[in-house]
Parts: sequence; structure tokens; C-alpha cells
Amino acid sequence: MGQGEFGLTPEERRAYDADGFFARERTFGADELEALREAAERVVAIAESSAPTSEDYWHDGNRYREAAGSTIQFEHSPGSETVRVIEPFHHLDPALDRLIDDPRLVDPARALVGDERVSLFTDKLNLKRPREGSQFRWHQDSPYWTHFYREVHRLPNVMVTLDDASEANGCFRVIRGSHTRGCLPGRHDAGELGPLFTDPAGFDIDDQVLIEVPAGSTIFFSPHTVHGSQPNTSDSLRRAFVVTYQPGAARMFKVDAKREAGIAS
Ligand SMILES: O=C(O)CCC(=O)C(=O)O
Repeated sequence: MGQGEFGLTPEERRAYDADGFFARERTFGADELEALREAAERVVAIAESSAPTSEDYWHDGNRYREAAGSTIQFEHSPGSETVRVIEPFHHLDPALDRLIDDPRLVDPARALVGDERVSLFTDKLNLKRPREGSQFRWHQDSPYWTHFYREVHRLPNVMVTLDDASEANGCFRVIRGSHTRGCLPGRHDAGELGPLFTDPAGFDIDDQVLIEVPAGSTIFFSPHTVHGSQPNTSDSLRRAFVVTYQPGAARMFKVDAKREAGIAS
């Protein structure tokens, strides 16, 4: 299989296999980054202004909405109208649709799934607004996806950071090596969605790594890697895209359509 210009280095392959993640700093330059940030905010504006396609609904006290072909999560403080997550986002802006085909995401994804042909599985825009952005509790993506996709380990994620990420603004965190034991037990003491969050007895918190990287970086991580992040207690934004690929041409997670990536149109 050809590597492509942005394929994995041997050290990145080792890190992904042994640690369950690796990061590339400043993958996107300043002008590209500004364009991505503007596109992200356009998508938020669409999500905020689109008519819901059904009643809002709640899980564990947190509000969700279906609108504009996406699932929108709102911030957790009672009554907040602040958008926290939009999944998927790529269909809401042409610049973000193009991002799905960017070789800086697709070449590593091809190597990680072991297939020349890859397609989009799902894509999220995660927004942590200053002083309001809430935590993402420790979890793996695999227990959530395993009912939908048989070879769940072949769904690598890439996070694209839109702002400098620090401990204060709630940078992404991973548990090094936690991907090696498949789907870990979920929590039974943490509400309706508790089973989707990883039981702390299943990993060692001392293995956590804070990924403090500059804006425009890419972080590749396994769907089995335990990950999460803390609230944004700073005055800075912390926004990121998370794009998940799958081998071959298969339907997306939340949309009944195929979206091949990195093919000439
Ligand atoms: O954005 C973050 O800090 C966490 C992301 C995450 O856990 C997810 O999207 O599954």
C-alpha cells in the first residue's frame, strides 16, 4: 500500500500501536487555520438558527437537538443556549467538506485502517467556550460504535485543534496504552449514559497524558483509547474538529450515505 505524502513515520506507527495516539504539531498554517475557524463559526450559526426537526431531548440532564442534519448538544449549565457539540458538521460548509479529503488527514487514516480506500465514519465539532466549556468524561469511542461497526478498532480518529490547547482551556487528554485491552467496562453509577463512560477501575489515571498543542495541530488516536478533557476555566476558546475514518466505502455512522475521502472528484 502506498504511503502518500503524509503517511506515518515509523515512530508514529510505533506510538499509535504502543500508546494509542500520536500528535503532529502545526499541521495547518495560520491562513488555513483562520479559514477553518471561520468555517467552524459559520457552522455554529447554522446549527443555532436552523429549525429543530423534532422536540429537544435530554440525557442525564443535558439537552440535545436534531437540526440541520446534525445532532446538537448544548452546554451543561441549566438553561444554557451555548452549542457544545455538532455531529456531523462536514455537510454544513464547503470548506469543511473539503477538510474531510485533506491528505494530511486522509494519508495517515489510510495507513491506520490499512486500506487505500477510506470513507468518513463520523465527524464532530467540539466547542469549549471560555469559562463555560464543560468536561468530556473519560470514555472510549469503541463501546459506542461497536454495535454499529464490526471491526471497531479500524475507526481511527483525528482531532484538528482550532485553538492553542492548554490545561487551563481544557486540552484533550488520553490514557497512554489504554487501547490495548479492547472495550473496557462502563460505569454503573453515572446515570443513563454511564455505561458509555469508562469505569475508572479499568485504567490507571497516572497514565494520563495532557496533549497541550498549538492551534492547527492534528492528534490521531485509536477508538479504544480512553480519552476525555476537563472544563475550560480560562478566558480562551478551545475548539476542535474530530474526524473518524473507516476502511473502504461504507455508510456513515449517523447518515445513511457513503462519503469516500481523498478521491479526485
Ligand atoms: O474535545 C474533547 O476534549 C474530547 C473529545 C471527545 O472525547 C470526543 O469527541 O469523543
